[in-house]
Amino acid sequence: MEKKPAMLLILYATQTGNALDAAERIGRDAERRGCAASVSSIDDFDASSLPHRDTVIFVVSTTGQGDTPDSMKLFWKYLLQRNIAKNWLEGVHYAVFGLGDSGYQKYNFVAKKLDRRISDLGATAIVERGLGDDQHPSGYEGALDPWMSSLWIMLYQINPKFF
Ligand code: FMN
Repeated sequence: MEKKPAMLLILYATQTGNALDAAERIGRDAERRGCAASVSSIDDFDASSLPHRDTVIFVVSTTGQGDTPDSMKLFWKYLLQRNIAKNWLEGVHYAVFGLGDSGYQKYNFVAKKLDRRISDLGATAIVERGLGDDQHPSGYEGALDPWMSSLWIMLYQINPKFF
């Protein structure tokens, strides 16, 4: 069986830069804790290699009227293919942090639908998805900080070799 790299992969999809900032913060926090991490835009990642990853953190914003950022369109199309096996992502651990604004009707729609799809394909969530909200007095960071704390605690339990 192919060996999975013991490195945290952080994939972001952004329209105006916030998800990139959030992904970089998660990456820096991981490294500070001794966990090797790489941060990439989702359109630089080959979706077909997803099952070969050990742990993937998705940081995705919602734009338009509940739409994916442009950089996520191909990735999302790939995940929606009907002929993907139900257990395609078995053995992959993942977490989703969304950036959105609860003033919109389709609040954090992209993070919610990505979480559902990845889980339906057999991957295991490390923590419940986090939802950043522009309406929070501290912006998305109001949810990011507590979410990251839970992420590290759970990740350590699942896979101490990361740290
Ligand atoms: N947030 C939502 O939750 N749902 C939406 O449908 C939504 N549409 C947006 C449309 C526009 C044109 C803009 C500017 C923002 C929208 N937002 C929506 C809020 C963004 O998701 C939020 O500002 C986020 O931090 C942007 O992250 P990004 O810079 O990584 O793209």
